[in-house]
Amino acid sequence: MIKSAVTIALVPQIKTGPWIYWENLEASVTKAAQLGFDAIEFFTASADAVDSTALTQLLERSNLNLAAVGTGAGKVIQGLTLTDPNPEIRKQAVAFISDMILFGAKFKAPAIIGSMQGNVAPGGDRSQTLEWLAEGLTSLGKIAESNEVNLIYEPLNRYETNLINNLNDGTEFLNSLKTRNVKLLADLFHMNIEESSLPESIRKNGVAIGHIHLADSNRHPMGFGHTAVLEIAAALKDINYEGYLSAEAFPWPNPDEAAQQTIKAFNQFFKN
Ligand SMILES: [Mn+2]
Repeated sequence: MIKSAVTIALVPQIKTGPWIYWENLEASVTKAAQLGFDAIEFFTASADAVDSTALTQLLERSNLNLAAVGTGAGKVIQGLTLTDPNPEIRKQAVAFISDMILFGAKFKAPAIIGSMQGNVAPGGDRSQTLEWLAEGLTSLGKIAESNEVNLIYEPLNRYETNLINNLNDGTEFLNSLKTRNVKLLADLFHMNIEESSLPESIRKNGVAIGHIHLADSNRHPMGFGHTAVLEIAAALKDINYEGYLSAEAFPWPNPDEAAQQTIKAFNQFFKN
């Protein structure tokens, strides 16, 4: 069964980003539960930003799960990536994500590596950079495995990374790793920019997909853009996808209406 999730950002420095709810964790969780979401996905400044006992109680009270934890704050606040030419920075990036993996694992939630993958630096060596990424993902994938969660790797569109931009390249890269515990994140907004066909790419890479970010073509909530949602729903059915569709969309026109539109689209097209 496909499950619904909604994003909550608890990091003021990413205020312009595509997250539905902002800052007030308890109020946001209550709203998500009232609308009937299955889970929340959240973005914190670090692994110790939220008390895990308090979060457990809050989620239990609301009958919600934690779908995933984002790691982007490691890049935005601390400037850490897995592909920085400085080995000390790469080491700190691995430590930051490792802590996030351990936090998420308390809730059986995977950590997501998006912007922390970094870029080939100007004048840098692409194959060396991809080797650093492989090293980081392999060691973190093993940490995740020993904590019984997946690690999620997200191909981003070309304006956000020059490393890996589509699902085919993502699958090929993950297959080259010495761990089978890293899964792909299919972000429908990035895919709208990079893929020739969203449903074909979903079918072709279905085995590797471990998480999905739900947004329309313009990063607004699903239904507020021109993505062919029926074709995507059919492709997810074909691959028997049973993970989360997590709304990573702008809070447009405001968080409450964005959340309402998201759950409406989820119930209409994806609930099975
Ligand atoms: Mn995403």
